[in-house]
Amino acid sequence: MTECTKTLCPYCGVGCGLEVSPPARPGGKATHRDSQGNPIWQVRGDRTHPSSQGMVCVKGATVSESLDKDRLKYPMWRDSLNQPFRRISWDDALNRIVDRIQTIRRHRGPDAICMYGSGQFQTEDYYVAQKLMKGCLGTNNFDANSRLCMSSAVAGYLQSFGSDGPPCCYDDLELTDCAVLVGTNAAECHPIAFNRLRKHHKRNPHVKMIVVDPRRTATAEAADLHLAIRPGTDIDLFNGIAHLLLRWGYFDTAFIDECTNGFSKYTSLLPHYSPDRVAQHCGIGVGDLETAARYWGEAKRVLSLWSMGMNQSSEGTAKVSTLINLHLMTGMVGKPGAGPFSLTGQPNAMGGREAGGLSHLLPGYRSVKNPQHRAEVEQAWGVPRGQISPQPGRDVWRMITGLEQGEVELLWIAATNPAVSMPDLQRTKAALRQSPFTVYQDAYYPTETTEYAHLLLPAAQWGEKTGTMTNSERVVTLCSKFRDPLWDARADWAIFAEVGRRLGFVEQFNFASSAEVHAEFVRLTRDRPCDMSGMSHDRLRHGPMQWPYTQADAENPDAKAYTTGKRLYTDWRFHTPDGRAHFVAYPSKGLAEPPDPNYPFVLTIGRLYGHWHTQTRTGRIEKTAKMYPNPFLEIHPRDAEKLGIADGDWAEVRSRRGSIRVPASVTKNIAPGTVFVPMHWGALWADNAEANALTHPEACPSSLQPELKACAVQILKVPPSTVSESAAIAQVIPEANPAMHV
Ligand SMILES: Nc1nc2c(c(=O)[nH]1)N[C@H]1C(S)=C(S)[C@@H](COP(=O)(O)OP(=O)(O)OC[C@H]3O[C@@H](n4cnc5c(=O)[nH]c(N)nc54)[C@H](O)[C@@H]3O)O[C@H]1N2
Ligand SMILES: Nc1nc2c(c(=O)[nH]1)N[C@H]1C(S)=C(S)[C@@H](COP(=O)(O)OP(=O)(O)OC[C@H]3O[C@@H](n4cnc5c(=O)[nH]c(N)nc54)[C@H](O)[C@@H]3O)O[C@H]1N2
Ligand code: SF4
Ligand SMILES: [Mo]
Repeated sequence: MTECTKTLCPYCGVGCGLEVSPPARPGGKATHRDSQGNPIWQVRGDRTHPSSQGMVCVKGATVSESLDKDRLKYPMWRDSLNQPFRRISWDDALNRIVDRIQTIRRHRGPDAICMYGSGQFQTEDYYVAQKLMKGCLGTNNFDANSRLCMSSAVAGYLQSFGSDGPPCCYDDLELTDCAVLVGTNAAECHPIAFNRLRKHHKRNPHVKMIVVDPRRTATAEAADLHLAIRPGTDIDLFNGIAHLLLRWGYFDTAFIDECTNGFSKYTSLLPHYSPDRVAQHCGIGVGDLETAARYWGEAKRVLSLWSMGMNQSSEGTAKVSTLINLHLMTGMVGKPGAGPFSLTGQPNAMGGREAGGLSHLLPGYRSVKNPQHRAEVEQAWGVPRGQISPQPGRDVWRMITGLEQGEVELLWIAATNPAVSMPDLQRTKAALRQSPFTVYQDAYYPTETTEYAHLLLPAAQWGEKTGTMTNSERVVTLCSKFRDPLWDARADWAIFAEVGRRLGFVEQFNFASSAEVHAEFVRLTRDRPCDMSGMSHDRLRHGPMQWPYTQADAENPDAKAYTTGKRLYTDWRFHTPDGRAHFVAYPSKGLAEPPDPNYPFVLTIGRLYGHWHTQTRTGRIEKTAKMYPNPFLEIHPRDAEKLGIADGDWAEVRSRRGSIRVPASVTKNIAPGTVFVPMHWGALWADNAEANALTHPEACPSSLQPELKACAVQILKVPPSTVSESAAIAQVIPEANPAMHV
């Protein structure tokens, strides 16, 4: 291995470049060791990476400390969930999967088989999984945790622009006059992208920053205007801003006439959104609403940024398209510093979308519903015409209900921890318990999902396999392997390919390396909106590349091969049949489960700067674990007082589905009537603090993304005498399961 390997941070979708070097200097001793005595690889920001320019946040800087701890070492098997696991060979493990798949195909058909993957896959992993499930088995039952994350953004872009694909680039963060951040706590969740924006904002007094979030987050602290709207009122706000823009004449008639359609239907909706009504509904002042509209109207370039406060909603797609309407109305797209820009959650949720990694998609931003798309992919995969099903497969919630109904016979979970991250956990776990055969492919042991698996497969993780990831600005980085997989771990794509070969698809899965997988994948992007047919692992070794990047670009000697900073839609032609962007008119509906006298509070759930999701890594890193000794409930002093709750008192939070007990953090950073709990504490990391014990699975009808951001709860003070037995917080590294026999 070379001294220093360039790669990408495996956490968030900002996609910061990292340089990794071995723990020991030549001839020297390993400098740092983790708490289990393993030497720690050295990580620093890659100054040559265009997206991050050498910057990293605490998660990227500390990631290597978790790499060796509590790894799943070998394939493990048990016949039933109440037995202990025992070690088996890879050969045995793979044969068990193949036998079971063959039996199910014969008796029930391929639609009884499901795979649930992750935005933490590399693109090569995603691609091989699509080929296996959709191409060879003939079921579209592949879904990913992006369903819980980005699917509303995907559906919104598709509706408004005719295709998925964030049109902006990070340079826009430094070129905008007005940044509107909606439902995104970028200061904690996309810190390095946010730093670029914050610096620009500080240096240029004319630049405005608006933050729309029910909580006064670290992001909101930096804003000129914080609109602390009631959860679920974003569409009212956007339509209210549009109402004012129209009234004040802030719209771009030429752009609307020449590049869009649907404007008149849209404007016919706007009279309902008078400033008074909107302000009252959103719980903000009319003056603040007017300021927001004025900032937008007066700016030459408006950039909007959003993430889960928009997407995780029962009207997530409508929220996205309604925000895009404002851009269309003012011609704020396809030019520097302007456009709607979704901040991608996971490091490779973007690559997942490109590879077709949701149950309604195919590689190259194609749809399973489109006969031409299916034919193109079938031909490329060398499978018979008609092999790919025209029906969208099960989204992940329908995998859960399919288990309940006995319709799913094999569930293969990889690189995600659904026993923490899925809505309505009690129901999710009960369904997982009913699964006749669950394969769980992860890097760590245990995670909360381990308990629901029959077969555990040890996955090679970051640094142990080579593959590509695409960040929010469409920049693809080669993440090179810097060491061999630990123990018996294997790369996800290699596991899927081996199962494919053993099922008889020898030619389809005859890949000698992930570079070959990548080469086949990029051929399928040719002439598609996400064209990256000019990329290859070899070219990416010279540095990250941004799509679109065509074969012609690669062959053109004058092409600035490795330039980034490109935007989509600079010619104002969109991917719709008529080339125009669409105004989509949506009335607001609000929350699926609004508060009522029995459940008077809206609970919202989100993230903290130092933790990553279910803590599989960050809970095992001293620095990040110490930043947050325990989970908590944020509650406004006025509400706390009414309930007799003081700061630090234990509170019980109950929804119609479950309850948790956490200490209260009494703070004015949250609006009265709304409370907040972080998502990071699953059953391994604290007793009785799982946020998703409370949430419901109601989802957006277009994107099928569940409303993980809001549910109705009641709050009770826990009498101090009952606290010690019922709610001890275990902020310790979980013991390996004593039932595990290796
Ligand atoms: N530190 C850290 N960073 C991460 C992650 C992590 O686990 N930890 N995960 C990554 C992933 S996968 C994702 S998806 C992103 C998520 O990144 P974000 O979406 O920024 O994070 P969240 O905290 O989930 O939610 C953002 C905000 O939405 C607000 N919100 C709730 N309801 C509403 C509403 O109705 N309207 C509006 N406007 N806002 C609302 C919440 O108050 C919250 O502050 O972060 C990525 N980055
Ligand atoms: N209430 C509520 N619920 C939420 C959210 C919320 O905001 N509120 N957010 C949702 C969102 S946006 C997301 S993205 C999800 C995240 O939820 P999850 O995906 O469940 O969370 P992670 O902890 O990131 O789990 C990733 C797993 O992949 C493993 N892993 C890492 N690298 C590899 C690899 O290369 N191969 C394999 N096979 N495994 C690997 C890790 O060890 C870890 O166990 O949570 C969702 N759930
Ligand atoms: S901002 Fe995101 S990609 Fe960058 S170092 Fe932090 S977690 Fe990693
Ligand atoms: Mo996410």
